Amino acid sequence: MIYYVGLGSNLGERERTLRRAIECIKKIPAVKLLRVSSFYESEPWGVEGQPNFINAAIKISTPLEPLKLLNELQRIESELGRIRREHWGARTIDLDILLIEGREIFSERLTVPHKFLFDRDFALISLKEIFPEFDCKLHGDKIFRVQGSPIDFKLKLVACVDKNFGLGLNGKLLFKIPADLKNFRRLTLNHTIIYGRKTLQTFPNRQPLDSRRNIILSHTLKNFSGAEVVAGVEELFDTLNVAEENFVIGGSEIFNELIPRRFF
Ligand code: A4P
Ligand code: MG
Repeated sequence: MIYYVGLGSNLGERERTLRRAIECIKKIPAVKLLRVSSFYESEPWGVEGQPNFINAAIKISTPLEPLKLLNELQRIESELGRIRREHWGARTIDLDILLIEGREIFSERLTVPHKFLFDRDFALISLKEIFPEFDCKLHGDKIFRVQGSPIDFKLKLVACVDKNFGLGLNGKLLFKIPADLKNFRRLTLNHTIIYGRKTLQTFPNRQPLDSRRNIILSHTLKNFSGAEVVAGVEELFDTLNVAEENFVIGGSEIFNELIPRRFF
C-alpha cells in the first residue's frame, strides 16, 4: 500500500525533529521510504498564540494495515517527546496519515483522507510536491519553503556503471579506467565526498582521499583518521554545507539511502 504521511512540529528544534521522525519511520519493519517533500513554514492553522509550524510530507510503501501503521506513528510521536495535552496544542511532533492510495477509512480512530486535509494549504502544498497528480484547490494561506530543506542540499551522484547499472562485484569496482579516475578526481577535488565504509575499502591504502572533505556514512564505524564519520542521514544533513557541492560516491547502500530523498 502507498501511504502519504504528514509531519508537523512547532516546538524545539523543529527541522531536526522532522528529520529524526523520518529516520524513525524508515526504520519501521516493512516500511520503504519513497519520497520526502521540502520543509514548509506556516502560522498555526485553527489556533492562535502558538509558535509557527514546520510541515512536510513523505510517501512510503508498506504492507502494514492502516491501524498498525497508526500505532507505529503514535509510538514514534511519544518517543520523540510528544505529550498529548490540549487538542491542536503546540507539539514537538505530529504525524498524520494524509492519504492512502485507493483507500478511504471512516472510523473513530482513523479517518483517511485526513479530515482537514483539503482545508489546509500546509498539508496540500507538501503533499502536492511529492504527488503532483494529486488534484486539490489551495486557499491562499502563506506557506514558506524553508531554506535548507532536504531538497536544497546540492548532492550529486557520481558512479561508473555497466549497461545494467551494475556498480561492483564482491566488494570491488567493475572497472578501472584511468580517464574515468582522472575525471572523478577533477570533479570532486576541493569538494565534499560522501561514501560508505565498504567504499573506503576500495580506496588506495584504504585511506580517505586527499584534498577533499571526506564524510563516511556508517552505522558501525565510530571514527576514522582523515575523515568525518556520521551515523545516519540526519547527522549527515546537520554537518553538510548547503552552499557546497557534495558528491555521493557510493556504494549501493548509500545510494539506496539517499536517492529516495530526491537530492539528485
Ligand atoms: N486520527 C484520526 N484520523 C487520523 C489520521 N488520518 N492520522 C486520530 C492520524 N491520526 C488520526 O490526534 C487525535 C486522534 O486522531 C488520534 O488519536 C488518532 O486516532 P492527535 O494527534 O492525538 O491530536 P491532535 O494532533 O491534536 O489532533 P489532530 O486532529 O491530529 O490535529 P491536527 O489535524 O494534526 O492539527 N497549523 C499548521 N500551520 N501546521 C500544523 O501542522 N497542526 C495542527 C494540529 C493545528 N494547526 C496547524 C498544524
Ligand atoms: Mg495528529
